[in-house]
Amino acid sequence: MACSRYEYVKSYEQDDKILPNVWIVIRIDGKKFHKFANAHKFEKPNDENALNVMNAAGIAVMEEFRDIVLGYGQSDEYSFVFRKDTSAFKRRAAKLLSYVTSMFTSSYVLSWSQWMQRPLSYAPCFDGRIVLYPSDENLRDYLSWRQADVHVNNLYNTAFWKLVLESGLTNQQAEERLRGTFSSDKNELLFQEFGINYNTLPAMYRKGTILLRKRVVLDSQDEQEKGRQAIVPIHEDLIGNEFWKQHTEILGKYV
Ligand code: DGT
Ligand code: MG
Ligand code: MG
Ligand code: MG
Ligand code: MG
Repeated sequence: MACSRYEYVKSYEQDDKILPNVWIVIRIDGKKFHKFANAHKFEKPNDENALNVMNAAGIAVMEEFRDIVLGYGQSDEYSFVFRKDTSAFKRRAAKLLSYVTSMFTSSYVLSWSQWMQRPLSYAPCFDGRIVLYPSDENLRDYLSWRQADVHVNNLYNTAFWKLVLESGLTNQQAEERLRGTFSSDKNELLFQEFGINYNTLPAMYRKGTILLRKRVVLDSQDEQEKGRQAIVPIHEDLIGNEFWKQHTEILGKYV
């Protein structure tokens, strides 16, 4: 088609191609989920079904965007790591970010009724950001940061809600009780007052959810074809070296 006199406006669009050879991390986070969780009566501090909705949305994103090598979810957030050499959408930042964010959001809504009794009372939305990490160490530190965050928050929240829901403290009293305490104090409080060994609580709450691509054998046809690729949720520690020794494919030993 011949150029119209309006065509020049295209030149105002900016090139947002991400530089080559960096880890592309996209993190989405629920908007005001404090309010959303209350409106939908999420269990405190962890609602297993609500976390399952997040994980279903995370899996849907990884099924759609095959160059994501790892997903990591906790609370109302999910991080997705694209392989360093991805050429998805010509590495255009706005395309990557808006596709992932909208795919996550629509999948969250689509998966809701599979896990939740109560209907959605309003449309949830998620913000998204792209962060680039040049080295494997930076990427590991990013993921360690998110997993340390869930640990700190979950230990605090577990103690806080025990004090409020079982010992009858007001929110303010519980906050005062926990102010200035170390992890070991909170572990001790949970054990002494509530008979809870924190380390035996569900790993999904303590560690978050890591989504990996793995070959799995589901039926005899898979066996002949040496398995099919599936997205597998795991709830392990990813801060230590063990995880990275076990899952060497993440950092680039693509086969
Ligand atoms: P934002 O992200 O700045 O729009 O604000 P929020 O409220 O989403 O804050 P954020 O993302 O820092 O914290 C996540 C909130 O989501 C937190 O207040 C508790 C809530 N939330 C997440 N998962 C659960 C859950 O399983 N149960 C309950 N009761 N609340 C949850
Ligand atoms: Mg926030
Ligand atoms: Mg949020
Ligand atoms: Mg959050
Ligand atoms: Mg179009």
